[in-house]
Amino acid sequence: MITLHGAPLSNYYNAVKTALLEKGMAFEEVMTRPSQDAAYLAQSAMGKIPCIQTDAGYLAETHAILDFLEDAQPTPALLPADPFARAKVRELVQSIELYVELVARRGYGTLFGREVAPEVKAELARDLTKGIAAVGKLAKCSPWIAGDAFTYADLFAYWAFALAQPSGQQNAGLDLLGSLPGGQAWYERVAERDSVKRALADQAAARKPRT
Ligand SMILES: N[C@@H](CCC(=O)N[C@@H](CS)C(=O)NCC(=O)O)C(=O)O
Repeated sequence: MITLHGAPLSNYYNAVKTALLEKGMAFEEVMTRPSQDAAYLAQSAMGKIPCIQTDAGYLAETHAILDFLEDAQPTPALLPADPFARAKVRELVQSIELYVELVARRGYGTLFGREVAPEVKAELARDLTKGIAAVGKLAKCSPWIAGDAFTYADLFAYWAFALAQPSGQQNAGLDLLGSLPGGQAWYERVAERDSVKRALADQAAARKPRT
């Protein structure tokens, strides 16, 4: 049994959670905040969420976790069988993370009512324009982001764009999904997956103020 540590507001957490759901793997969730406490750093070396606890030990970093899940339970597959096609999915995920998600993240303050400095907004406009152009060269969005097969890139990208899209809009006036041919329709298609619907419902419940 896998224990998933993290919180439903995290896009990385939801990428792992929806992969577990897609694969029908048994898991339990333990609400965990990012932390620099020594005890948590022993589980997740940068103190970030998510991390998973397995029979073999703890594992952090979303991409590594997604690969582990694929190896631990190959069906239903979230990667193609062909080695080159698998590598292309990883290339896409890594490109979205490095050149879109991590750039847009610098502006996430606006999503939570905080001020983002004008120079940061200018950086975002420059770097996101370049990043989404790179992703556009790799993404197919027809019907899925890597092409014919649904893969963990769809999950990773869906949750990344859930925050990157409003950050790009609010900080730099960019429509990231709109600049990917078929991007908006792809996003809506992924939102129809049962795994995503469940994670969105859990996220909405976590956002509700407790009475
Ligand atoms: N590279 C990490 C990134 C995970 C990440 O940035 N998680 C955020 C929450 S969405 C976090 O823990 N932030 C706290 C921090 O950066 O210290 C991964 O792939 O899992």
